Amino acid sequence: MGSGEPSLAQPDPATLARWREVAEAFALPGRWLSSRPYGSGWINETLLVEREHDGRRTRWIQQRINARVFREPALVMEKGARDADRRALRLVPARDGLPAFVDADGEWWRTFHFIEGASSRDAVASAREAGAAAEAFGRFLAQLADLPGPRLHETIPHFHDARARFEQLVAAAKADAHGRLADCRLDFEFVLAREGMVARSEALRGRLPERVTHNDTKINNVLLDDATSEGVCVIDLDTVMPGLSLYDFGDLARRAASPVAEDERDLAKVRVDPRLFEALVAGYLRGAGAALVAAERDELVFASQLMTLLLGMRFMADHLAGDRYFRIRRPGQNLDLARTQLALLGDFERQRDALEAIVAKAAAASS
Ligand code: ADP
Ligand code: GN1
Ligand code: MG
Repeated sequence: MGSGEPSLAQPDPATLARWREVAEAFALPGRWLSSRPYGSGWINETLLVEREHDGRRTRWIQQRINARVFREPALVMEKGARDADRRALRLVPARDGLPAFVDADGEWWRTFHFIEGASSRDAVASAREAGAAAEAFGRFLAQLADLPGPRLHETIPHFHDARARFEQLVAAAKADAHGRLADCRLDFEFVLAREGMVARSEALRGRLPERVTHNDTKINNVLLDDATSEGVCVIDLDTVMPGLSLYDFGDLARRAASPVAEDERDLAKVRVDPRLFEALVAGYLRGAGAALVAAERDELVFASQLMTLLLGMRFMADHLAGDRYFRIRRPGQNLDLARTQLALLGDFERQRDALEAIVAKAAAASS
């Protein structure tokens, strides 16, 4: 199922009334028809809203910003409004003219124009798709390389700080608040053995240029054209903030260098596909063009390993802490997600030399 397909579950009348109230709070034309859950993100609540206007059905995307994750929703909205045009996601203001609507419970909602004729995928289906997504994220980096104005706010401080994530996991293991550590001790030790990667990431932070990065470059955060598979629009801009290009390429490779589900339980299937990785590197270099310097290109394989480790640590820490952060859909899902990441990291390590050769070849071809 594509990540954009709506869920069929019927909400209770109170929820439906709330969704309708939210839909009516925005300056949308015509008559409200329906609102229903949409997408498969782990953080925000996304709704697809349908309305009728001049005899036509129109579609809109509404989102409730998860205030436990984004402690200052106003910062998220400020960022979205300022860069709305160049990033192509277009906000619809609330009826009072403000960019967001705050409901009676203090929850923040926003509305986007629905981008038609394009969709997102939860897993990559072909090298062509991988290349198109990578090119879109690379272009995004290049376009923001000369963003005027002050340094962007950090919507989530230390978001991709591997040291902080490592410490967060160690603290969760130490507390072991739900008695879950015994079940994942081997996984935890696998991470502990990789503290050297954390140190290496700290050293890189001083050597590489700070950029404006997307920071959540999962394959389902880019809309691909339904007819041509070309990248149409990068979405999910909440975490756009200062960062390293390595975060964006690494997180992209984490999700798109392997065609399986993010929480695949058959770990034998969790492999880096060199053809997908090659398409990702080529696409990213094509999109980013001259914006990417050689020192950044040289770290693309390490970046992939680092972000895979980082997500493995985050999912495991959340599992140990009792599933408080990610909106998981079934018990044990955080642990499955963690294990898939660690299995993928193992394969990134096994194939390292071949992947480095792919990067060297693509870099030579692009310069
Ligand atoms: P989350 O933070 O929950 O991941 P996203 O912003 O990624 O939320 O949106 C969830 C899904 O909704 C996306 O994967 C995409 O399929 C769809 N979507 C989001 N914004 C739009 C839009 N403007 N037009 C069309 N589809 C969209
Ligand atoms: C979350 O919202 P969503 O599902 O696009 C998370 C990302 C993780 C991702 C893992 C704000 O992204 O950092 O990489 O899950 N977003 C936040 O799938 O924590
Ligand atoms: Mg998303």
